[in-house]
Amino acid sequence: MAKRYMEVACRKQSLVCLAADRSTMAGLNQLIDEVGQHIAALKTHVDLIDDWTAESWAAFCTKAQTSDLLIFEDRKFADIGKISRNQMAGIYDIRSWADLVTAHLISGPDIVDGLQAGWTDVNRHGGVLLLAQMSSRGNLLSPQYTTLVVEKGKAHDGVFGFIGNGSRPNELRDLRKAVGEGKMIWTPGVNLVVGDGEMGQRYGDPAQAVAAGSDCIIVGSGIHKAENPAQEAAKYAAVSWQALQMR
Ligand code: 5BU
Repeated sequence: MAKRYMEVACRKQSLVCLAADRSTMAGLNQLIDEVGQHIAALKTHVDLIDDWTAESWAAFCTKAQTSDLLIFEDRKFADIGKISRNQMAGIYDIRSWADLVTAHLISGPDIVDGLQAGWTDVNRHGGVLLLAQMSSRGNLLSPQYTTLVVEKGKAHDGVFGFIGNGSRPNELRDLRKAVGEGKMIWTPGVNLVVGDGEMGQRYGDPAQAVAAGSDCIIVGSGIHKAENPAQEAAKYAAVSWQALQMR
C-alpha cells in the first residue's frame, strides 16, 4: 500500500491527501474534478453525506480511480476484531471500495486482523493506518499510549502506517523516531494558515510536517473551503513535494 501511494505521489509530485468533507455527492464530484490532478489520495467520511446512494457512490469511486487516487475511508474503527470485520460490510460496504482505513488500537491488536479479514472476504487487499496521535486539542492519546500503538503496529503486516499529529512538528519528529523507516506517517491538522481551527482542531505548517517525517499531509478545509480549490491544492502539492525533496 505504501508503495502504491508513493507511486501515485511521484507521478503527481504531491504528498497531499484531500479530506473531502463535503455533504453532497455533487459537491464531492465537483471537488475531484477540480483538484484530482494535484492530490495523491482521497479521504472520505462516507457517513456524512446527505444524499448517499450505493450507485452514486460507486460512480464517485470510479471517478477517483480514474483520477489515479487511492481511496481512504477515515472510519476510525475501534471495536473488537469480529465486529470491525462486519463493519467493513454493511450498507456502506467499505471493504469493497476503500484501499485504506483508520483504526484505533484501543480494543487490542485483533482489530487489525478483523479489518484485514474484511478485505479478504471480498478478495481485496487494503492497508490500515493506526491512530498513534491526533490533531485535536485535549485528545487522550498520551505519549505512553502512542509508544504502545507504534510497538504493536510495527509488528503487524496489516498495518502500513500511523496517523501522526500534523499540528505539532515536535510530536511528529518523536513519532518518526519511534516508527523508524519501515512504516508511513500520515498527518491531519495541517494548513497553510497555522493556528487553532474549528471546535478544537489545530493546524501546523505542512512543510514542517513533511520535514519532521510525514509522508502524507491530509488537508481538508484548506482546499475544499478555498475560493479556488484547484489553485490551493496545487499550492499544497508544491509545498509538500519541495519539503520531501529537502528531507
Ligand atoms: P480539516 O478541514 O483540514 O481540519 O480536516 C481534517 C480532516 O482530517 C477531517 O476529515 C478529520 O476527520 C481528519 N482528522 C483530523 O482532523 N485529525 C485527526 O487526528 C484525525 C483525522 Br485521525
